[in-house]
Amino acid sequence: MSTAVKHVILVVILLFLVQCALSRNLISYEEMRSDSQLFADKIIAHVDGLDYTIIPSNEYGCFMLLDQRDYDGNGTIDALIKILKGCGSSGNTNSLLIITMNDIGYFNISDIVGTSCHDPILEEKDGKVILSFIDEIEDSDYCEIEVYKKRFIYDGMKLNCIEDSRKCELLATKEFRSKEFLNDDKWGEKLIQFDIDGDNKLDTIRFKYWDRWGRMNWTIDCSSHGHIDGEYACKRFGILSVSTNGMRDLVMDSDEILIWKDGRYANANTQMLDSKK
Ligand SMILES: [Ca+2]
Ligand SMILES: [Ca+2]
Repeated sequence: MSTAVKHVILVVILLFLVQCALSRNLISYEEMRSDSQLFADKIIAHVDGLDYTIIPSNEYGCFMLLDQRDYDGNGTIDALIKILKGCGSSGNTNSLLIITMNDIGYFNISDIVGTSCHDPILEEKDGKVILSFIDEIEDSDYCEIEVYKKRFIYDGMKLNCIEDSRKCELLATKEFRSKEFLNDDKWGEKLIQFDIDGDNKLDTIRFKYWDRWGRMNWTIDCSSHGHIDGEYACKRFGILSVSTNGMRDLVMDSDEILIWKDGRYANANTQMLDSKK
């Protein structure tokens, strides 16, 4: 075979590969919404000028197209979908799945992971995308809140969990949980007593059950500060061993700390951010 023929064959092969590469990049996904829906209920893939229905209406309820990038590293664009439990109503959590297209034009829809109120953080490591999010398990009843940090990596078919660590509770000197309303009059009031301002006079913390969320609203009748309205409904109310401005710090649920400042109990994290402004 002459050198000229070899060059022609090489050019043809290169053109073919370039064409393949270009055509494989002509993929995009689009969320579509029925007239009566607030959120998308259908996902379409556009591939080389043709449209494919990937998720038909009513398959998963409501969802959002969160991100488009090459999740499995095969050179084609893939889609990250957020499924909205309760179609965006407050208090509901979301789950995730990934759609990919393989080299022969077949689509794969991954398993569904996550129960989070927040969108995932996307990290890229060694050419792979890692989904990182806080998973919150909380039903609207007496059950305890469970919070996990989870990370998933996509292997081309499934989202594999590479981290599953649980958030632990801050130890409280005294605490009260909404499940203590269980099998009792949940419309009544419950109370505990503790000297929250350290003046050797007992103060009274009153709890009322909030049926919709399984949480409690609370107030404090304090010997030195009078009536205090709690601004954070919780499933667990705890009194910590440390104090700020003469009043015991409080913990809501696992580790949300409230500190006494300017005549009210306020979120400690928010206070720290404000002080840095
Ligand atoms: Ca891909
Ligand atoms: Ca007191």
